[in-house]
Amino acid sequence: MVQQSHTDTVREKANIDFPPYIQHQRLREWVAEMVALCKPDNVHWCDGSQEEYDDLCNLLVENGTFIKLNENLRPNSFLARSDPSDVARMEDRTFICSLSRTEAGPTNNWVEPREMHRTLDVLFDGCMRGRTMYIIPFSMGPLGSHISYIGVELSDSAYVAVNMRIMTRMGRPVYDVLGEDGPFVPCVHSVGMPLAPGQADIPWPSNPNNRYIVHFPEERGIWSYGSGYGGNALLGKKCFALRIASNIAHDEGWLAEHMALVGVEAPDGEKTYVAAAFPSACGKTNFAMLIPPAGFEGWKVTTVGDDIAWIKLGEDGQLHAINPEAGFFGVAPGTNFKTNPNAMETIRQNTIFTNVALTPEGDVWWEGMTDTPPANLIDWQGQPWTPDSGRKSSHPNARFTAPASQCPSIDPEWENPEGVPIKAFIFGGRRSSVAPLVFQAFNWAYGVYFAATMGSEMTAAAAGKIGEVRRDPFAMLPFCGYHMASYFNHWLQFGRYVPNPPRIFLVNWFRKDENGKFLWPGFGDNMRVLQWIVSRARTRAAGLETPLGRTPLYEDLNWEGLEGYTKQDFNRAMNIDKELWKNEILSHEELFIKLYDRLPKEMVAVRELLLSSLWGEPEWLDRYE
Ligand code: TSX
Ligand code: MN
Repeated sequence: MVQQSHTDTVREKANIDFPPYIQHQRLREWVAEMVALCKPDNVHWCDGSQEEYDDLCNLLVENGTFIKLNENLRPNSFLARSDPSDVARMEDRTFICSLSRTEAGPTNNWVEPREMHRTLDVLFDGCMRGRTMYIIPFSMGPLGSHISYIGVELSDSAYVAVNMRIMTRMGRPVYDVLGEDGPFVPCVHSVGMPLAPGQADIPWPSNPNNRYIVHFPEERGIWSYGSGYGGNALLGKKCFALRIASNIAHDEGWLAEHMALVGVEAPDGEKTYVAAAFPSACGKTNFAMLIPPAGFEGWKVTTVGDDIAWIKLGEDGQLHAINPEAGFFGVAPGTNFKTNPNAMETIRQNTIFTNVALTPEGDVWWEGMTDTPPANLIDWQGQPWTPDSGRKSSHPNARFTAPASQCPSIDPEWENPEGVPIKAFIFGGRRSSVAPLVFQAFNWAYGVYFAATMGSEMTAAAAGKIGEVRRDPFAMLPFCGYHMASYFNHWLQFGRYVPNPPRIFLVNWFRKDENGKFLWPGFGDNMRVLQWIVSRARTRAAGLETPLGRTPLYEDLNWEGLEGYTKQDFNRAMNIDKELWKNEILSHEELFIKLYDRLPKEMVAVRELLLSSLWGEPEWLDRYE
């Protein structure tokens, strides 16, 4: 018997009352098919209004999913506690179902698309029984921008609907942009827990035994089953804006990147935008909201985005970037008024907290929010907690969902449909040794090499051995929706058509001395490095030529306001050890062998040049002593 594929199956269609403003035939047919498949009890067309948001939040409070926080302490804000098994993205359950296995590449899980569709058709059959299907139209990027893209998520989770309203431009106006036949990415999501007639719901429905986050790159479709958390369920973010968009960007000749977008304003008003890629647990949101330290009077850092950038070559020959998101889905633990005052201000109101602790006053708390923990809390699992209980009160991956518009450092141009002009790319991992504080790659190909071989050391929170270096090319390892080596080649190819491409910089805020002490103060003091980056990107300011690239000498940075940090401290943070670097380059081989079948020849050529320049006794060796 011949198995039929998803696309040539004549699907059943439900009879639905469509709102009159939906004139898009393909959208109507797809919704009717999905309703027939998922069999929800109700269909709710989200309009994105404040009333709808408030109604859904009230419903979530009634269901026990949300706890309303104290209106005086945290206005219009809620706490959700997830199922203990549903607390993070699941990379081992994430699939890129391209037509060929080669196209997905060795760093993605792959299943043949028709086979995956058969699996999903069984899973989704009746999966929304007893529930409401929310139809969530959203724009990634400002409504109507030529860089923006539209998606429609069907989800049986009201938690998803309210989070999507914060994280994207969600609601009625999206249908106006879509018109009668505009393109959209269909996204189907279910928590995977249908309710039998009369069966009571639970606060966080999910399906621990059967989770799938599935992408069909050629169809530009997304299906997610069994999880209600974060990137698994808010399908506009990692699934669409990175995994599917990276495919679209590859085909159309632009970049969909895991990058923060930051504006740097000099005292004379000159504004420079940079895009920065850091793997998880490197403080990307903190960097995006950096406040310049003493000694930088008149300097300002503004936030365009903290997680994702879509970047296109403009008619003017410059790169223009937008933040496709409208909110921040940030890690709460570690966030406080010292590490990130702008984030703390952003989440004062209209915020959804997930998996943090609840105070007796009805406010939230998490590890690192204040120096001394409250005496009594309810932890993220709903249990009483005291400082000596030996557990964490919040899950390490606990989150806040907050509107970007509430951020004090939000850039005036953050919703400009033309985007902002990018002058520099910054890449940075977490390395306790080897990688210097900062250097500028000699050219685009060198920059691509260092971004491709970027590594981050495991911290206690992450899976894997502590201290082990995990390669995370371009901070895109979990988010590139096709072969990672083709992605390197796309970057090389893209750079060739930019008349004056942005300069590429590598940073490492996390280098330690032999006693385990950080060699760089980090946080606001990163402004000292950022200023050098901006000046080099604009005017070719001073720098020393090392085998890795151009570096600042102590005299090249502004040290005003940083007491007790010596030239010797800086030189230790900058030191390039020839022998350690030979081993480092040797270890890049492991990644290159993994990606061998499509690895661009430039990668091998740059590695050879690097090795050759690590030989001998040239001048740069003793400039950081
Ligand atoms: O976010 C961080 N940034 C970027 C800020 C703009 N973190 C936190 C990382 C976890 C998410 C950092 N941690 C940074 C950093 O630059 N640097 C460090 C390491 C560090 C930690 C504590 C100190 C210094 C450096 N404290 C003192 O020196 C007192
Ligand atoms: Mn991210």
